[in-house]
Amino acid sequence: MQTQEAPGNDGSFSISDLSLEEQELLEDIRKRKLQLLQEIKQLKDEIAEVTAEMESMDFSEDSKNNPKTKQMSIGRKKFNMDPKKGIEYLIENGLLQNTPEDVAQFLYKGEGLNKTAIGEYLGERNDFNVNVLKAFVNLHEFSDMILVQALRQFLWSFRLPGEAQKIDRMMECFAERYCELNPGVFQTNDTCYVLSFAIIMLNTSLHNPSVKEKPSVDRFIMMNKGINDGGDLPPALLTSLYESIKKEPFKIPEDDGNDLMHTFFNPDKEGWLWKQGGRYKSWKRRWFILNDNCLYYFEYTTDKEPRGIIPLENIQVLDGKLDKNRPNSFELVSNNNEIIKACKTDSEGKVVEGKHSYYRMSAATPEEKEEWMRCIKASINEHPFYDMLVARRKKATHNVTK
Ligand code: 4IP
Repeated sequence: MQTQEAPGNDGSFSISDLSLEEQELLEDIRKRKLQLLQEIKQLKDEIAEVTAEMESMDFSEDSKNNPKTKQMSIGRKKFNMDPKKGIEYLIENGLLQNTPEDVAQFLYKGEGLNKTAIGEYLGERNDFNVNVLKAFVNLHEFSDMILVQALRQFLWSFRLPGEAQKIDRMMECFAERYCELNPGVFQTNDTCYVLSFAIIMLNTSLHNPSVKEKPSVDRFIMMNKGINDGGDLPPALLTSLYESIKKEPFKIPEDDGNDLMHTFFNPDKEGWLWKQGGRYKSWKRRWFILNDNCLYYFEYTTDKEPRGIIPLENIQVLDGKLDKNRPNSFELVSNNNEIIKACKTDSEGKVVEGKHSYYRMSAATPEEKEEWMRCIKASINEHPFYDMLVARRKKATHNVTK
């Protein structure tokens, strides 16, 4: 047996003090230790990865549980159900400042908001909402945009409500903002307002399949005669507006499936009718166009100037008396038994007032007659907004009608 030398007095020993067997054993232990250290490092790395993952999970849970985020989401839902209550809730919970500017920003961003609800809120009449509407419109940037582009942007940011007064206020704000950012394009804000509606109606005429006769660019130019404070707008401008709408219809938010532009605006109608004279009761075949709450009649379809214009104000449509010579007839009569307000071109080409106490018209078929009566009635009764539009049109063309 091998004798072992005693360790030094301090208790230390060197490898050489160990037997060969002991040295091998020590080497094994070292290796094992290194291996364990490596394994521990590996485990530590895995734990760090899992912890990070868990932390990130905690974070998203946290944000879900964050009371402000939760309240914002509740506020949006409330707004979509009842816009006024939604805004009140968000203000009460400090998520919106009680200023028209802050509320307008929120609506303009529109995140998670229903566009009908935005329209409803912007259309309210009280001072605060009216100021929100102004601030909202002021967030739109219309500089150097042609009117169609500005309208596209505006009408996409919310859904125009159905009530006349609301539409009027909104379009007035729009026209004001557009004219402010594009000085010199229109003589007055009313011109911009009236033309905006002419464009919206053109959109319906060109893209609604129920409108069979599509208006030409010349017709569109003619319909907008005199609206620039009595003067005409440059044909090049009207042509570019027409082309833009023809190429690309308006995109209107349709979140309740009820397309305002198609239901609110009457389909225009065009066609041949026979018309009886005022003082002399001769019958003339005339090309009639129903547009913008007015009936226009022309001698030829290609005429640029109408022979006469009948604004559909204070008028009723009645079934015509049975007349063997003039079947399918109907009449426009004044509500107050007065001469119907209208203008016409006389034999010398001068614009004069009409002399009709009633207009009698006759269509080619009973169906045509029904259709004309329906469209004219719709134009008269469908929406009080027409009265406003007609009034504004009068303002915009005042030099012509004076
Ligand atoms: C004319 O009869 C035409 O019928 C006119 O129609 C009509 O004007 C005249 O009415 C009527 O007298 P004659 O052509 O036989 O003279 P149009 O202008 O379509 O040619 P209206 O007012 O219907 O346009 P009075 O009211 O102007 O007499």
